[in-house]
Amino acid sequence: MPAIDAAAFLRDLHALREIGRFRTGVHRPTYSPQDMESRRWLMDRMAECGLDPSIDGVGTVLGRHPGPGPHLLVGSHIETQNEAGWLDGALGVVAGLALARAGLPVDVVAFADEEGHFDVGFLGSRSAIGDLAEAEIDAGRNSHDGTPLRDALAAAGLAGLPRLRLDPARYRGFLEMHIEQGTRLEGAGHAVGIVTGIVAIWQWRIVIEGGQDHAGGTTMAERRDAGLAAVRLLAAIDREFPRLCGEASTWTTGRIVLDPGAASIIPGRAEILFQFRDVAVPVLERMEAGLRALVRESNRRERCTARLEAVSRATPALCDPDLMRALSGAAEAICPGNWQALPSGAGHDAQNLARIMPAAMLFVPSIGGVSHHWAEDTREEDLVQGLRVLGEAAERILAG
Ligand code: HGY
Ligand code: MN
Ligand code: MN
Repeated sequence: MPAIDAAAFLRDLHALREIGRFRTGVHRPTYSPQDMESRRWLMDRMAECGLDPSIDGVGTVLGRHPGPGPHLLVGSHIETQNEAGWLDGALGVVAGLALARAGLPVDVVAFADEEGHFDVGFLGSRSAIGDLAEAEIDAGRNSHDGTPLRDALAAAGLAGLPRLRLDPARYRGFLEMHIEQGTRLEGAGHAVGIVTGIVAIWQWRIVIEGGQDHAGGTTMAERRDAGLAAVRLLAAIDREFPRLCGEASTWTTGRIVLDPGAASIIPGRAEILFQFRDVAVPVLERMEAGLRALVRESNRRERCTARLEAVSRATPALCDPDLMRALSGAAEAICPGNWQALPSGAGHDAQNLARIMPAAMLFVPSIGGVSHHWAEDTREEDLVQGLRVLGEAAERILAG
C-alpha cells in the first residue's frame, strides 16, 4: 500500500475549492481568470510533489515524473460547469497529486475544457491524443457567448504555446478517479465503483426560423411561431426516442433560446442545444436517424424551418480489463464487498485516452447523486477510501 497522505489530499481539495468558489461549489469556466489561477495553483502543487509542470497551447496542465518508467498517467479536469460542483474533475487531478506525493511514478494531468465550454468537444484530451486539427480550434466558439476559441486562448496567454502530445509508450495506462454523478453507488450502499464503459455524448444544435411578429395583431392561423415549433419538435423527440433508445440512453435539451425573447413578440428564431448519450454506437446511430426523421417531419408540418447541426460526436469507450482487475482487486483488499462495477452515464477524458492507451476509472458516491450543481458533494471518508483504492491499484499496475 502506498503511503497516502490523506490530510494533504483533503487540504489540496479544499484549497482548490476556494479558487472561484460559488456557494458550496465552484464557478471556474474554461480560461476564466479563476480557471487560469487554478491552473497556476496546480502547477505549483505539481512542483512541490516533485513533478515537472507545464501548460500547453490549449491550457492542459501536465506534471511529468522525472524518474525512470514505467509510468502511469493519472488525472481529469479542473475547470467546472458554471456555478457547479467542487469535485467534478478536481477530484481526479488532486488524487493524482496525492499518488505523486506518495512517491508513485505517475504523471499528473488536467485536460482543458472537458466540460465543453467551447463547442469543440473534449478539447484538451482530444488534442493530447492527436485528434484535434488546428482548423477545429480556428472554428471553435464558446458554447455560451460565441467567443472565438482563438480569442479566448490569446486572452488567457496561451496563444502560440505548443500543444501537448502524449506518448502512449511512456505509460502502463491512464487512471481517472471521479465522482459517480448518479445514485447507483449510494443506492446500493457501495463506497467504490469500477467503471465498465463510458458513454459518448452526441451534441446537436437545432435552429428554427419562423417569423417575428406582433403577439396580438398576428392571428393564430397566420403566425410562424419558432418557439411553438421548437416545443412541438422536442415533444415529438420525447415520444419517439423511447422506441429507439438503449437501456441506459439519455437525451437532454440543455438550452432553448427564443429571439427576441419579449413577451409581446412572436419569436422569429429558436435555438436548441440537444444531446443524447449511449455506450453503443449502433444505438447512437439509431437515435441520430430518428432525430433527422423528426426534423424532416417538422419541416413538413410547420410554417417554420428547422435546421439540424452536429456540434460534436464523442466516441464511447470500454475500460481496460487489466486495469479494471487491478482496481477491483484493490477495492476488495481495502473495502471488501463494498464496491461494484457500473457504467458511466457521464462523459470523461478517459474515453479519449482509451483510444491510445489502456484506461480505467474509479467512482466514489455522489451524495443524492447530485452533480453539475453547486450542491454536489461526497463524504470525506469516501474520498479518502477511494484514493487508497486508486493508490493500491496504481501500485499493482506498476508492479505488473
Ligand atoms: O457532461 C458530462 O458528462 C461531463 O460531466 N462533462
Ligand atoms: Mn467530469
Ligand atoms: Mn462534468
